[in-house]
Amino acid sequence: SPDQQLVNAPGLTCRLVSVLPSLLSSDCLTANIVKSHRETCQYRVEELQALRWKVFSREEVLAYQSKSVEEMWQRCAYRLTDSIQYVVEFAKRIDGFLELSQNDQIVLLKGGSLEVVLVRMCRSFNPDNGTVFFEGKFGGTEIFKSLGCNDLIASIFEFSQSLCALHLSEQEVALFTAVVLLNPERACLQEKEKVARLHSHVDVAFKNTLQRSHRDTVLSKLSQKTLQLKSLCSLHIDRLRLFLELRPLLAHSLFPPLYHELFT
Ligand code: MHQ
Repeated sequence: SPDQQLVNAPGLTCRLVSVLPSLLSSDCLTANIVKSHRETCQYRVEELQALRWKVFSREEVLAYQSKSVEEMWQRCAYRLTDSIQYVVEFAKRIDGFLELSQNDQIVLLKGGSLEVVLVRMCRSFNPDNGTVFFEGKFGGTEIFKSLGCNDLIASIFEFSQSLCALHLSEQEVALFTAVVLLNPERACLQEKEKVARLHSHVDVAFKNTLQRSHRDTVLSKLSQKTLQLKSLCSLHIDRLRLFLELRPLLAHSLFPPLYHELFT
């Protein structure tokens, strides 16, 4: 029997036993995270790719451009909040996340949910013509013109374009978004060590997966992306502040409660 053979080869058994536990637990975590991603990714990637021919017409683009600043901010805030709710569900399904204190769960989601949405956005992005799937069809940066933050929109689109160039698999998107979410450097964590342990487990799982598919090179490119994510999120907060300062009375009625809770 195979067991008998292992016992008969003590050197081999020793080597196997020393590598088996880490391989098994990291594979298990990878499977859990990939499944969690698949169950909470809003649209399947094949579905999105099949819809790429649906592009907003000239008239539809003009209709977006003639909306008021307030209406366009409200629409985007609702779309964003919708996506964030799926990210919250993703987080809850990651092994170990619900074992963190409620404070730390909230800190991680406050700091990371927009970052995860922006990474996931590359799945809804068509790099061939620079369009994104928004409210049922594909459109370019021009549909967001009336938001009045062209610099932010341009940066978000450039980020998607550059992430698409890495040709991440669904497994890689799943693991990368989990690494982004479980960032132990977020301010105000109560049990930083506990988050750091969870983060390093996911990090090991990600690295093992990349190594096995000979994709080690994407790792250094993704650490660059982490920095860009941080600056995109602070740009979003800056633009939001500016928007709210000009409309102090309107602000509360305009945005969904979760958007308020996360960003204002
Ligand atoms: C979709 C793909 C998608 C498309 C566009 C105005 C405001 C509240 C914030 C994405 C600044 C703008 C939006 C483009 C910014 C945060 C907006 C602009 C899922 C949703 C998603 C990713 C939108 C999310 C919100 C974005 C990034 O499949």
